[in-house]
Amino acid sequence: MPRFIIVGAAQLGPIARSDSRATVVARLLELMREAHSFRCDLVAFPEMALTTFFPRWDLQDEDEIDAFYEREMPGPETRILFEEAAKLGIGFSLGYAELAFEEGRKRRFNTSILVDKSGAIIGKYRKVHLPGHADVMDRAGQHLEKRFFEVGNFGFPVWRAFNGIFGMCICNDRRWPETYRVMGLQGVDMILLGYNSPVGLGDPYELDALEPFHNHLVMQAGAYQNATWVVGVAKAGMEEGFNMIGQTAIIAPSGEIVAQCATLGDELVVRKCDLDLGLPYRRDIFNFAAHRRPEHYGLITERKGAILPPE
Ligand code: CDT
Repeated sequence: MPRFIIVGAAQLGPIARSDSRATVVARLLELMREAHSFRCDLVAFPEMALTTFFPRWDLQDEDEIDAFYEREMPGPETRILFEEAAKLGIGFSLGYAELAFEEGRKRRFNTSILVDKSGAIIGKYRKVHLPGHADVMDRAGQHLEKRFFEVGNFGFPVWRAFNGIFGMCICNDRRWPETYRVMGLQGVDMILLGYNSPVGLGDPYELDALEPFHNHLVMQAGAYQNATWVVGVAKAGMEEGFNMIGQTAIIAPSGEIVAQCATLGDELVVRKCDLDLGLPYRRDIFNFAAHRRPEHYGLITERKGAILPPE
């Protein structure tokens, strides 16, 4: 039986620090309703879709920091998203900053959830690859994710949902082949992936100039090498003085981009996806059981970092 899903990638334009949750949730609802009007089964939102990308600031005050996190999901301001999803019969994925109380302490994670058509949370992922640094650096822009989040503790799980196998990852995760491969080994059909990727933080100009290329390069390679759909959804545009790339894209298991946003604002792109499109790859060129040879790859777990040339 054919396995089709209509998926919407709901890019967000900038979110200001002063924007209330209610304002942002209203934008999400509008995109969700638009996705429903295109008969989407599922709509994917970006990383940290409820607030501005606050790890750009050297925040010190605990209450001020906490205000960017969700203590419960759904919470008072987000419940309406779940209710609307259930009413319309549409699933969604949503990234947000999570404040958890676990192991007797306060913990902070960069999180994404998968919600089914009845408005029930069926999956939660916590970002593993946290880029940037914990301390302020002498550069034009900061990226303090290592201060504001712990490394995710769920691995890269997949879930049976929407007639297929679904996984999630978040932003910087997309640059690491392991992310896709761990889910690929579990037979993932579609990976939902939100990102906030700023340029102009003080990297060499060449890196900034190549950022749009690298963005699509990693997602297209991850899709192709693991015979999976990848839905990459940006928070885009000029946010609090920082330029965030857009390029929200739906990528087929062939590695081809089959839908892409054209703006840096709130924008939905939709695609009907055949979840079996990866099968010819899985049966032949990327038949893992037949061709992967991890036992011959050497002791890759022994050394954590790359060997760098002397300073
Ligand atoms: N949000 C996120 O992970 N962004 C990173 C930017 C890193 S710049 C220090 C990314 O990989 O896009």
